[in-house]
Amino acid sequence: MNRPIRILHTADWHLGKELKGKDRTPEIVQALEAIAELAVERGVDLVLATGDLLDHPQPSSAAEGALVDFVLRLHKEGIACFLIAGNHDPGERFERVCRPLLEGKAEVRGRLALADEGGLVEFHGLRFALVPFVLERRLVKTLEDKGEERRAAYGERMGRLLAHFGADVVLGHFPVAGSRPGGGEFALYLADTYAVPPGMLPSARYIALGHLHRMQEVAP
Ligand SMILES: [Mn+2]
Repeated sequence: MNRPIRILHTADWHLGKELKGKDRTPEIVQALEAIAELAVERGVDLVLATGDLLDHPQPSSAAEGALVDFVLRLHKEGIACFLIAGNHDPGERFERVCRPLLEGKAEVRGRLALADEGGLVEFHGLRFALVPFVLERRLVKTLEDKGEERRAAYGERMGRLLAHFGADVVLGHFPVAGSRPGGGEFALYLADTYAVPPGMLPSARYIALGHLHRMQEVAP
């Protein structure tokens, strides 16, 4: 490829989400069709989908089917796709079902894998770190630290984890400390406990995040 690669970054589709008992999947499918059309029109080479693509750990076949349809549509157009699991997604299902099913059509990661375990993917000479949502307890022992210490430990360990990939582009599903939430996120995961301070972000050319439903600058 003699030109720079073109990337489209999307996240937090929440396929299967209900609002006052009404399934919003058909609306979200329309939005995904618009995104796929945009990707084709703009000559996008790679789509990054950074978590909370499904709303529920036991997704409906309509919700999961819409995710698969989106990837197949892009594949037909020659557009690659990297997907990671967010806190709402069924991570194990992504890993055991979606990943083998979509092999050769998309890179799917539902479970944390280090650089030498398949967490680092190369695409047109660029290194992409595919980092699904990491539960706090995987990084910090709950009884070991308290409050402020635990918060600092999580940010520091997450920063080290992200940096070890040495990636050009990092895909992640976590908030950066000081960010403002949008609408509809799980309050449980919005406490700053899980946030990575801007100063701990790895030096990458682009960090593609999901989780907070609001576009904003989180660090210069
Ligand atoms: Mn999320």
